[in-house]
Amino acid sequence: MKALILNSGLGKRMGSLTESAPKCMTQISENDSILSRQLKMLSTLGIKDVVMTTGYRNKDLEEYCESLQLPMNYQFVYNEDYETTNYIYSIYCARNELQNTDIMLLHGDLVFEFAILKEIVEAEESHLLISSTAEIPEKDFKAIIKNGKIDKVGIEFMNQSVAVQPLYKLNQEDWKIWLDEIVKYCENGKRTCYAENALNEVASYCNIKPFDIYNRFCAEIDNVHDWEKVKAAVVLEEEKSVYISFSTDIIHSGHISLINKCKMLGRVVIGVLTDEVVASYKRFPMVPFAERVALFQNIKGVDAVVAQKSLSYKENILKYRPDYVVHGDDWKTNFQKSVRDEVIETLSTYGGKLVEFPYEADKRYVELDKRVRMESATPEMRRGRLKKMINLKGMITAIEAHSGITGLIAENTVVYQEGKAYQFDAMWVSSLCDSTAKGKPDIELVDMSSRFRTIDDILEVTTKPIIFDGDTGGLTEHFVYTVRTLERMGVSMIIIEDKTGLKKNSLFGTEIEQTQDSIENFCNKIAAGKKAKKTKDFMIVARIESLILEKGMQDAITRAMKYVEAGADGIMIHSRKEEPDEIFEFIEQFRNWDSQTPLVVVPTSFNSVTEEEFKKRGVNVVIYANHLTRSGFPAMQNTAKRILECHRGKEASNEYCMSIKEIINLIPEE
Ligand code: SPV
Ligand code: MG
Repeated sequence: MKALILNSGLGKRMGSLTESAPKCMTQISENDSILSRQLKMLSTLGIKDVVMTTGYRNKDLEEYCESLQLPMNYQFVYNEDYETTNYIYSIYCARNELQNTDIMLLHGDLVFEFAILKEIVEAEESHLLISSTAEIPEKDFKAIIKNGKIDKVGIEFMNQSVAVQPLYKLNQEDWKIWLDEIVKYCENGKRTCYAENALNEVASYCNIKPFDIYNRFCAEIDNVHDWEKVKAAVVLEEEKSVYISFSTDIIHSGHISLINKCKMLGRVVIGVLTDEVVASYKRFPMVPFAERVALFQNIKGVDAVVAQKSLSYKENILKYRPDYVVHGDDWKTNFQKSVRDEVIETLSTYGGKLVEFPYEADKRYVELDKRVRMESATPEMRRGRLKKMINLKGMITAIEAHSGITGLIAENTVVYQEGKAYQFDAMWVSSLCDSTAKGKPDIELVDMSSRFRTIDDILEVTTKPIIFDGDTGGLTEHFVYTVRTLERMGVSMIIIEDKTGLKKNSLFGTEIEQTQDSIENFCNKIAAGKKAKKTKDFMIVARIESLILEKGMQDAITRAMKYVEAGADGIMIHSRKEEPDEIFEFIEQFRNWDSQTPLVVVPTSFNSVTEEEFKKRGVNVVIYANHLTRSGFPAMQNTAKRILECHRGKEASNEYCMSIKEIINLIPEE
């Protein structure tokens, strides 16, 4: 699309203002002339090719345009008869530059709000600006509309007409019809009438729709009185505030271009999403909140940077009452649709507007984001993230993974509810599920090398932190090696349970004999592990089996205190009761004694408790310890049975199986 700006005229009615420069160069605000404002807006909307007809003081005008240093390609077309002809002839002179293209046609003395230009540029059909609410001007253009189309435009139509502002968006086909007629007119010597006289001859063959701006700001400057009015209106425009929010930690040209668009609408206020919000719906931000704020503060033209504490804009809209909220149009259909609806509703309470720009996925950014994700999977980065997340969110969730594919499910599953995104923060490499996947009982039979192999499979294809179920931790002499290996691999936490001898799964309870370790032995094991680890990030968590083994609350609490004193970085309390009472009681007593040390729960039995409830009571890690195993394997059993029953695969395939395409899509391609 090209812009055609008509700037040949003398501007006689402007008095001394146009003595030494064409009218379009008249200053209308501290920063802008009529023309510089128009050009900045066009360039912001991506219209870089400008055909400008010139006449009066053409060289001054050309020099002025270049001096603005905008990223535009100008084609200046001089109408040497500018004093005796009208702009119909200027367009005729420029006809060769105006072939085979959509056109934004605007008079050089027109000042308008940016949002109007944006909307008309984005409109699919040809349009002319009109105002159905403005007074019919005596001397200026009016239009007659017939069947929803522009039928006539001229200064003479006083009856049944609407006020017009000479700003057109013309699709190539409509423009060709009009331009051909302009050429005919001029070649027949009709050079002093309006270009609209030619349009009126052919309007019925065109499809130009009225674009009603009602009372929004758009005005021509014909004389000093107009000029004063426009200057006052521009001050108001420039004082409008624009709110836009960002979650990104990589600022690229797409963001800058969006901020520049915001600048055209007024003073820019940027809402930066807090780390917690970013981590909950995207990935853990590589650049922390305070630094992201500083990045935006240092972008030219950004007036203020504030924190946005949730994906919802409501709090900040009500606090800052922006005239505009800006966003890419992708959220019309993605998970943020309800956030968008809330924005529109909140803005409507005081007359604010939502302005959306076409969303452009920046390929380089996608690439960069991928690199950042990969980097965040390095052992150093991954290991430290669990502690950071616990500090950031207060409580995190983990789900069991026992293979590469279950790791990918833990990594990529996201659910969107009411404008919020939910995903697991970490993965639990369970002894029960790791053993089960290998067809073995959960009795520390699967040796550490094999357990490490499982971790490796998961590490290779994911980025989220890993919590390792270390069973009893084995012999203290062996445990120290396990700690070092896990730490080196990038695992964030090991949980060891205070049992000894042949360990069996806790969910058996006292049905089978299980021995709890002595406090002293277990404390020594913890202390040895703590001594062996090399980083502050890696956490050794002590799991208390007193409630499982029915040793009583007091035993559990005593052990918790001792284990913390021995250096445990967290306490896991386990129970196999469906009612959460004993868990709640433990949490309460423990929290009365220690408000800081992270608490971990595995609510396999007491599964009616919500995450919110756990958080409220002071739990920091909730582990869904076996759900992918418990759901996956029964589905496999059913499938196997169905094939045997039907002696073919069709039924099983229809009833239980994902399509091959779906399964392939679970695996991201590098
Ligand atoms: C596991 O997942 O292996 C656990 C948790 O240790 S539980 O099965 O509840 O004991
Ligand atoms: Mg286990």
